[in-house]
Formats: sequence, C-alpha cells, structure tokens
Amino acid sequence: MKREIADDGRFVRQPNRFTDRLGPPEPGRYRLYASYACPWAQRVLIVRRLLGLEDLLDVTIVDPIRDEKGWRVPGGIYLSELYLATDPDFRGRYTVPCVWDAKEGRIVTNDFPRITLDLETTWSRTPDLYPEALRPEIDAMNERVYHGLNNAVYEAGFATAQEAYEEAVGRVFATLDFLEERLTGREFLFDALTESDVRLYTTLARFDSVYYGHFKCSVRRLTDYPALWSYARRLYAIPAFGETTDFDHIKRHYYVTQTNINPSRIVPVGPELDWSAAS
Ligand SMILES: N[C@@H](CCC(=O)N[C@@H](CS)C(=O)NCC(=O)O)C(=O)O
Repeated sequence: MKREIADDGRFVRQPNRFTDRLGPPEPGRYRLYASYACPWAQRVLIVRRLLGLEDLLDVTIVDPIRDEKGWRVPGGIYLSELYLATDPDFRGRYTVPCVWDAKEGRIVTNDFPRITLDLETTWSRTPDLYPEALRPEIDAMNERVYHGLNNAVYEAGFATAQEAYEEAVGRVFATLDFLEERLTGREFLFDALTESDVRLYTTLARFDSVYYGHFKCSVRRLTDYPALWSYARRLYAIPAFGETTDFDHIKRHYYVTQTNINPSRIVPVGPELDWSAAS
C-alpha cells in the first residue's frame, strides 16, 4: 500500500499482475476467489449470477477481515499462497477478485475489469450485458465511472495530502451529479441492464455505509440523490445484486482492516438505510 502512494500524497493503484484471458467454460476448472466486501469482486459475483454460471464457475468467499498475511481462505490457507504458487517473485498486494485454473494450477487473472467482460462475451450472452452495438458507449461510461467514482473514492480515502484528497472528492461528486441527471427518468444507464450498471452499483452500495464516513466522501450522501438512490434500490431488488450485497462484510472489512484510516477499528453502528424500499 505504501508503494502506491505517490510523492504528492495521491493513491496510485498497482497494476493487475495476471492478465491472461479466461478460456471457454469447463466445469470444475475455474474457481473465483472473491470477497463480499470488495466492490471489484462483487461485480463478478453479480455477473456470474445474472448469467446463470453458478455450475460453471466455482466460488470461494474469503474472510471479510484481512490480517497481516492478507485474505484468508476457508480451510486455513491464504490467498497469497495461490499468488506465490503462480509467481514466486510477486511482491504486490494479493487481491480479489482472481480466478484460479485448477487444470494448470495457476491464477489466470486478477484483472477485475476483464473478468466480467470475458464471462459476458465467451461464457454466456443471456442476458446480453455487453451488446456489440453499444460497446463503445458502455466502455466510455465505464471509464468515466471508474475514474470519477469507483476508483476515485479510494483515491479520496487513501490520499495522504489535503490537495490530493480534495481533488479526488471533487471528481466523486461531479460524477454523482452527472449520474443523477443521466438516471432521472431512466431505469438503467442504457436502455437495458448492462455491465455499466453492475460497475456503478457496487460503489453505490458501499457509499453511505463506508465511503461517506471512512473515505471522507461526505459532501452529499447517496440518499440525497433521488434518482440514484431509487436506481440503487431497484438494482438491489434483483437477486443477483441484493443477494451478493452483504453490509456486515462490507462494514467490518473496511473499518477493521484499513487501520491506517481507522486505527481504533471501531465499526460504526449506522447509518440506518432502507434498501428494501425500491421505487
Ligand atoms: N486488482 C486490483 C483491484 C482489486 C482490489 O484492490 N481488491 C482489494 C479488495 S477491494 C484487495 O484484494 N486488496 C488486498 C490488499 O489490499 O491487500 C488491485 O490490484 O488494486
């Protein structure tokens, strides 16, 4: 993490180490390692469920609390062991989501934006979450949402200089303002549910519970944006979204694990939010 802080206090995320592409599905071959706490991993859990890939892509959910050895996998091993079995020289953070190839005994990918696209283009196109005609627009939306929101909340939270923090927070709220306008009178970001909605949702789901307080993205709450808040609850009502959203894992993970930001490890009691009230 220290390695990812630039001299001017900005957080600059490490590159994804494993970037091979997923081959076609083979039952028993690929296993996803994911955390319910992690927004990048939840994207894959949502898409797996939307596309009905539960029997083709096995899943292991890691413990929400990461210790000094990193993510712990049920059964007593650490995710680091899989990383180091694949690349003994790897010295970065051992991250979820990643996909293990049991046939070759290696991690194929921890390239989170690519994993969902591979599932959508080579594993199943029903529903079509990445329709060919819309790909340039979806890609542009995803870029905008990544730099302005998905990653910008981390840039705000992990910044170690006031200026870097304020710059990131400015981007977060400019992007939320843009999205509020975009979603006013619309059900989804495009005419039907797409990859862009999956990517936006996992950040919105964490916004008031974690990013507002823990990452100091506190200009406005998600609940202060009427269109975005009803959009988020509309998605939450879809089982692939709601059933992979675990607020207990989310809150405990961020507040207990990121002790550089929250040394007391106290997990806040609130906020009280009614996600069930879809409108
Ligand atoms: N693969 C990306 C994004 C995935 C990511 O950051 N996952 C987080 C959880 S949300 C993680 O696994 N962090 C492990 C760590 O910081 O040690 C990266 O390397 O930054």
